Amino acid sequence: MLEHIANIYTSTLVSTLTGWKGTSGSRKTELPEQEILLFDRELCSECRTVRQGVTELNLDVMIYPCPEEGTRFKGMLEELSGSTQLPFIFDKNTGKKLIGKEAILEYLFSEYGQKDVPAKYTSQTFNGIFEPLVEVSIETLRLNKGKKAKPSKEPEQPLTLYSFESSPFSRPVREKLCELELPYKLINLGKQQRADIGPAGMRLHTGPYKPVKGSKREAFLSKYNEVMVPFLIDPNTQTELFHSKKILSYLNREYATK
Ligand SMILES: N[C@@H](CCC(=O)N[C@@H](CS)C(=O)NCC(=O)O)C(=O)O
Repeated sequence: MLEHIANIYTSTLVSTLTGWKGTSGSRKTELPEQEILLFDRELCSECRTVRQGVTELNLDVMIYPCPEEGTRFKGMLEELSGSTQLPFIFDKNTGKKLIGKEAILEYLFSEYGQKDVPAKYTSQTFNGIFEPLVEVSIETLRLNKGKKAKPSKEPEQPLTLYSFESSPFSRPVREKLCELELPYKLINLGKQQRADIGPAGMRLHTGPYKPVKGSKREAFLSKYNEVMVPFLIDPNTQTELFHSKKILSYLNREYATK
């Protein structure tokens, strides 16, 4: 129990260190028809910046985790991109293939946000001076979780995770999915209005919680009676789970082989 509290506490510190970027999501409701594939590593600064942008644009992506020493998606990555550099995206809607956070964010904000990349993702002062320091602090706080591959069983079908990038409870789950090289559909439920702010059950509003009309949050609420992330769906075992601690135990039990 204490270990899990420390896990969430340090994850909250990481969200603070990264300025809570990747918390809010646009109110745009229509989603692209086809998948956007993102090859990434949870504990990687460039990949994190891309995921922050993806949350802000309210997009969903199919994640192929490529931790250090991981082999499961290396061949697929090399075949699609001609390189093993991360992050890499392949947008099936447009056929676009891009490597690196600058190119990816420029493309995603222009294609799906019809705007330039917000300054918070391109700040030279932050990138040049503070980013390396912040990254070392994050790696230390998170004890390098989400960086290196661990032995695991390969699932037949990808999993689904509801999350948003800065969510302190969701980060440990994404780290675990990455270490175990489990592919998953990442559905972002970023905060779209004031009423969405606050932990589940303690939102900063009075009266019944009403998500933005037509949003993914509204669809989630009508299906599950509450909006809370992380939420994991594993079609391989017909499992649906709330709560970070339960999800971590489930993933360890079901997929870790050492
Ligand atoms: N006990 C839950 C707590 C989850 C939780 O409070 N998650 C926050 C995000 S970090 C949430 O869902 N907030 C409500 C919202 O985003 O609408 C767990 O361990 O997963």
